[in-house]
Amino acid sequence: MKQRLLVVLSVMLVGCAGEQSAPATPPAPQQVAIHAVDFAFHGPDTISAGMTTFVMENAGAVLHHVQIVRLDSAKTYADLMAAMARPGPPPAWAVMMPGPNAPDPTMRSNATLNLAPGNYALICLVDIPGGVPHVAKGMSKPLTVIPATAGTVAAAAPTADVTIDLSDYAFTLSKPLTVGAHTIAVTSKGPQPHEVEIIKFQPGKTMEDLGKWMQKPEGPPPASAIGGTSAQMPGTTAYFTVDLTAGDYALVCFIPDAKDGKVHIEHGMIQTFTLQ
Ligand SMILES: [Cu+2]
Repeated sequence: MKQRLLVVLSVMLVGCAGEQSAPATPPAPQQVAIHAVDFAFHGPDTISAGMTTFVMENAGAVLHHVQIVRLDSAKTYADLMAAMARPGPPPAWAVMMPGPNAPDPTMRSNATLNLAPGNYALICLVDIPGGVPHVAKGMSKPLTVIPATAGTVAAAAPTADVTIDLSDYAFTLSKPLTVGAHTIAVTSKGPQPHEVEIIKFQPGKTMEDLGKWMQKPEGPPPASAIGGTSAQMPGTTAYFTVDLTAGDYALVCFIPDAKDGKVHIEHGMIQTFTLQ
């Protein structure tokens, strides 16, 4: 009843404005396909601004993700590559924005966020195997976001059924995750940047097994990477969809700490859960 009333109202409003051709509901976010291989990204060079769903297909043999970097202060992709080649944290004009976090090889992950026009880069900060971030092996790509065509109806943000807030050093869920499909809204509360990665343990395996494997990746991994959203600065929200099956899981954050350089998981930023 309420929905019908809203539809009637919006039809009346559209009618008053004389824009008969305008759709009553905003369109779905634009989809951008990113093909990840060892060690490169393939995808469009230019996209329009607005709500955007990145879908990353991991066609490599190892884990990859997409870290979106917004280049402020008129900085360019070349400036970022030069800065990344120097030791130390990234410069303040390189603003971490969430992209699809790591899925296992042959799998896909996704992230939806609102992009303003500007210069961006896609980089992979995964450093398994060997401890060298893949961006240092050439896994990066420039992306230009141009203003949306005048008159286009802006896409709406996805409707989430669960929210996850990221903070130093915790994941706070609006309600427990369950078996099935979810649209999850991830908001960083800071003060540090954080990510969320969902991992699913092989039967009988634990975080300790995964820690050992990450140090020395030999044999089959004790957990599967499912996806999530990569690092984001405080105050931003991104969305991802996931279809969960029964098993043992953890939410983890591998971002290095601003104070001691240890990954956030070592500061307790891990939350395990079991789905039946
Ligand atoms: Cu973190």
